[in-house]
Amino acid sequence: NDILIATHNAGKAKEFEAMFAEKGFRIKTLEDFPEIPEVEETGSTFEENARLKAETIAARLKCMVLADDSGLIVDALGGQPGVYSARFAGEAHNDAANNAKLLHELTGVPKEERTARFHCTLVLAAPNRKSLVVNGETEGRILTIPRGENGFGYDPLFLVEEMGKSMAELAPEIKNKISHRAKAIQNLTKVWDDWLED
Ligand code: ITT
Repeated sequence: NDILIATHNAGKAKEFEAMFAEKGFRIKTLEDFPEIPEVEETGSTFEENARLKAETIAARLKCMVLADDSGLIVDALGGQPGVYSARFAGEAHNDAANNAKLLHELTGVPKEERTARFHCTLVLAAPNRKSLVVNGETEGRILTIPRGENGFGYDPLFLVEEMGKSMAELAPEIKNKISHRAKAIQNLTKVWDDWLED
């Protein structure tokens, strides 16, 4: 009952660990396989990048692999940073710099135009198999001042309106019920029985 998640992102790993523990699965991540080289995310969509990560690692390790490609879609920025969310402020993948850049780009944009959504695409791959693809999204609004200490990435700037809290102000068990990643996992578990049996 182990699932290998093709990620180096500690924030994602923590959420997968908690959400899959409830279902009786333990997770491993790429941190457990330091010999595997980085998979370059050359795709232009979440699905392409999630496929690249899942299918490359599955072929290499000859086992079942789940990959997450996710990001923040901001309407006032024409959908940016999107698939470039991790690298918005540069290749360093620095959350603080990414958040600062997001605030800067939205300077002067009024509240009602700061709508955004988090997107998550999950791809489940295994050697010589057709991959399974699912998605999840959570709607929100970009704040002008960061709030909260939980989560990772853009969570302090993402207001979940129906909760009146930023994603980073939500307790992890709440984020793991309402997040884009939680919804994608729900969608995955709806369809993976047949796939796992084949
Ligand atoms: P891996 O490819 O190793 O999984 P990564 O961080 O490079 O890690 P992505 O290319 O999928 O992963 O980029 C996802 C970025 O989107 C992430 O670095 C955050 O900036 C943002 N993001 C995704 N999910 C998020 C969440 O739940 N909360 C806040 N930000 C999130």
